Amino acid sequence: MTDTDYLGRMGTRDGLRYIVTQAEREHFAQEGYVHLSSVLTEDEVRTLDPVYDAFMRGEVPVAGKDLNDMVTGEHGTDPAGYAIFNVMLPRRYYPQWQGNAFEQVGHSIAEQLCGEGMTLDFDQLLAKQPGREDAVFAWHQDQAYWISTDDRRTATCWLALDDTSPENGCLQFLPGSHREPVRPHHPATGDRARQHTLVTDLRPGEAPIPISIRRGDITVHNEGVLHGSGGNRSTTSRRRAYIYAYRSIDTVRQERALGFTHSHNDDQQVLNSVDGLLATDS
Ligand SMILES: O=C(O)CCC(=O)C(=O)O
Repeated sequence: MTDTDYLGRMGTRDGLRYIVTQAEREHFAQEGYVHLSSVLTEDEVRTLDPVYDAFMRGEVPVAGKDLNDMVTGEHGTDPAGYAIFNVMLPRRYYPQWQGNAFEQVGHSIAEQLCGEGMTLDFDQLLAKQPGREDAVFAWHQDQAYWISTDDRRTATCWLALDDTSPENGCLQFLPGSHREPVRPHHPATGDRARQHTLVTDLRPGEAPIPISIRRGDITVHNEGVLHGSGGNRSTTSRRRAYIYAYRSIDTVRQERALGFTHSHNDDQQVLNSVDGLLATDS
């Protein structure tokens, strides 16, 4: 099967359940990611727009580093100037989003791709304004950010609120890279207390594949696939994504027992201890 054989179909929904096909399940298992079309209806996406934009204008109160620029680590300033606008745990700060259609449909997808016993771990917003060529999301594997557990099953559902393409900074995946051990990562700026991003290097000849998707589509990726995204070269189009990460109930329980919630305000010692656990993994 080529990378695109399974694409192009209209998604099928049964209420708040999205029906994942066998081909899509196989693609996720083999390549570490999958593109699912028309997961949310236009009406459902439209209900997210005004709240998302209120977050982007800084009108929804968000604590400390949970509203930040993922490129520089800046926070507490006017988010209009951020290269990659990031809000961690938006449903904590806007509780009316809890249980929304995306959250429920995403859970159904996570259990079809990964099996039963999946739960929401965290959500986040990641947006790039037009003309921000510096809005580059560094190559990484999500597992490098997280604790190591026996059951790492992960389905990270990345919903596009704008059509995305290489021009405005869509996601790019290195197919099958989840089948290797997690690679060594290093802090992008050397100081994780100031800037959260971890980065790993591509090997010679490796070329991640850009995945263009439409508003209302999602990509789902696992914890091991190497991915990142380029800057936004479009002069007109924003690139707004809303992300729900589902992991196994046991893993989330272990994270919370450590005090790890995916907030960038988590105790620095906890964040360091999570990194410490990761070091044995790389
Ligand atoms: O939105 C992006 O460009 C990166 C998102 C990402 O790395 C993730 O959701 O794991």
